[in-house]
Amino acid sequence: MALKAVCVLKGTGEVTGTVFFEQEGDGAPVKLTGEIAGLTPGEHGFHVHAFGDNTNGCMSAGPHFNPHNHTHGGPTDTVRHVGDLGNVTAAADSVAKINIQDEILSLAGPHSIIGRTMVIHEKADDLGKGDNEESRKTGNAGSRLACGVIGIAQ
Ligand SMILES: [Cu+2]
Ligand SMILES: [Zn+2]
Repeated sequence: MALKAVCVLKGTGEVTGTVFFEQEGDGAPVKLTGEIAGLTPGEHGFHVHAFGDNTNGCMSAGPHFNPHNHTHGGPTDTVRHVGDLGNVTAAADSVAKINIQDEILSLAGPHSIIGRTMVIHEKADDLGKGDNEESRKTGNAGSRLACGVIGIAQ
């Protein structure tokens, strides 16, 4: 049976979004669809962060979800955080359309992302390829514009 999840992203500014997740079963790739509006045109880092805690806004979501204790990377790298989804790209109308298929995320099992937080960032994620230490931690994606807890969908 297909697993489904949903996340509504909000922040302190005008960035808002909705992301839908679907997985045919544990071990299958996860498909992400939806859109995020109110962004500056261009690339924005997009990650699953460790905690479903928004008590202090998007900051309390903690670091990138990283159960294997790897360094930060891009979505197609073998060494990456589970939560590393790279970038989404906003068009001239400020809207980023999301259409991602990821082999590492899961909606089931010990590393399920249900109950964790999806974050959209101010800047592009350098995918761990920058020339500084922060690149291997966060991809230098800057501040957290909006976020939301990933929940079970009907
Ligand atoms: Cu992030
Ligand atoms: Zn990461």
